[in-house]
Amino acid sequence: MNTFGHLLRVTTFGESHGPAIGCVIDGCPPGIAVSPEDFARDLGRRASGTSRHTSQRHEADAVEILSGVYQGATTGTPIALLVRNTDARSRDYAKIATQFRPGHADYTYWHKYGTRDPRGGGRSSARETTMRVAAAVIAKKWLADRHGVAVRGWLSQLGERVPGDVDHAAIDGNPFFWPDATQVDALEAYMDALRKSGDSVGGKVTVVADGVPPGWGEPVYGKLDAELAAAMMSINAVKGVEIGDGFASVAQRGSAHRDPMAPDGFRSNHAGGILGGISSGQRVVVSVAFKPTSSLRLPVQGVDVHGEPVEVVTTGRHDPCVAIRATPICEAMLALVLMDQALRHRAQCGDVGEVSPRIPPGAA
Ligand code: EPS
Repeated sequence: MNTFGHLLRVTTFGESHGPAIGCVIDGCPPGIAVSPEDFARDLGRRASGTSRHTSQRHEADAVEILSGVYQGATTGTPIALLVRNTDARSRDYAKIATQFRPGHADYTYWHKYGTRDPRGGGRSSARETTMRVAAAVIAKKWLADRHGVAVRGWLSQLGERVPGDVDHAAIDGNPFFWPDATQVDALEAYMDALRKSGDSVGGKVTVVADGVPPGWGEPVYGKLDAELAAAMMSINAVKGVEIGDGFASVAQRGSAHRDPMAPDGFRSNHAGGILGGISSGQRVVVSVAFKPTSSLRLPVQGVDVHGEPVEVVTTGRHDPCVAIRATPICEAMLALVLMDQALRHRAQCGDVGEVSPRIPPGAA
């Protein structure tokens, strides 16, 4: 499937080295102000080639709005967005066109479809995430305007390194989305050494949403946390998703994990803002683990499409840590899931408190 969402449905299409990539956003409410310039900031934050620590492919990532927007605002009809590919260098892939990169989707695409577009990883390329970020520009706007919800994120681990502090003011001031300015020089040196070695490393991104009211999320099936996990897992190279304390909850006692409540709010947030699959009104907290990327110039034992042994060496322009530019992608998936859940909540429960009681008869 290339579509996700229920009331807000996003379909993406395109390959890394095809003529263009794009998306169709269906179910978006009318009246949201949108112009082509609105996409520049987040697409620029996600883009490759903006520092020496990412792939040096330079794409313009100019968004063309093909439908669904009239006189600067959404109309309620499908919104189609297109981004033309302008810097694909397909010759880099000639040597490995009949080989599988160990650790890459090359192998599984081949076995699933019996064919694949090897140029730039085709559909399995991180290039596809451009359109999620573009779609989420509209979702972020709607969430902010209608509900005062703010979505943001940062790189919360790079290899074995973790931030000493989470200072939101520091995040946009370095190429890593790192929240501790005092560590950025050391990270630059770390990444320079890694790049020279030819190897790659994993990373973790944390994204949060502030201002989410209680009530978003479907119980049992379609839980907010389940849909967030599925959305994050659909990002290239993701191997794990945590909500709130996540896997650290395993070693906790219930007395420590529960979040005490007072008339003016919760006293902690181990739950990550979700209880029973429904937002609690606290900050929604999601952390996402990215594996080290597999396109390495370091030789590795592999096989070709005939099953013959080969030594695989991947040249070209690759990311030594894909998590470095994944913060806007995780923000995008969080925003798109939240908007979809907000619309679903409005559809079923929009009048709760008006026509149905919050406190059952006899309980007050
Ligand atoms: C990618 C490999 C590189 C990256 C690309 C993701 O592309 P190429 O091999 O074609 O130079 O630059 O990322 C993007 C183009 C992008 O816009 O994010 C991969 O193998 O996933």
